[in-house]
Amino acid sequence: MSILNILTYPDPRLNKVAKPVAQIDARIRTLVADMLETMYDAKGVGLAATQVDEHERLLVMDVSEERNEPLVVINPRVVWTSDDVVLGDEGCLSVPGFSGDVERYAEIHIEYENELGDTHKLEATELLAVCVQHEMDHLIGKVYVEYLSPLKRGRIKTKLIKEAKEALKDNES
Ligand code: GNR
Ligand code: NI
Repeated sequence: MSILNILTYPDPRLNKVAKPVAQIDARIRTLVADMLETMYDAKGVGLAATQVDEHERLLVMDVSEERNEPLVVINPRVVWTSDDVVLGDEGCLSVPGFSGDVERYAEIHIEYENELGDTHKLEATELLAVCVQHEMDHLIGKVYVEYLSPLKRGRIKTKLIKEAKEALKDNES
């Protein structure tokens, strides 16, 4: 197993649109295991393949307190969304050090395949509902900062670009 590099906003690769997983094979199962290890190591509640520069419709989540309830979601399809919406403060492993309010469906139902190719249905509420929507946005190339005001998004972008440049310099010397 390996810990994968997580892309940081505003990396343009975060805007790529993922393609469906064509076949759930050994390559996909290795990617799933590495994504789970990467998510737990980074202390995130979710991770989309896009964030590790793999552009296939695959995400992992674990919203449990004990961090022992991994969910593997391949080729998710939205089958129902609530009329109710909720506003919540979101963070993202690709936008380190920041958070912002985003409106999401309060409840969302999806169908998907797991790493064995079995079809499952998930009826998500609370943090899991928010997380599913956040991760599915990644798969269509969308980062939550796009929902923030241009002013706030601009400040985040400038700071993260500055930090990336400083990290490059530190690595040179
Ligand atoms: O770890 C994460 N926490 C989080 C908190 C509120 C709303 C969404 C999230 S997802 C995020 C991990 C991540 O970046 N997934 O793409
Ligand atoms: Ni994210």
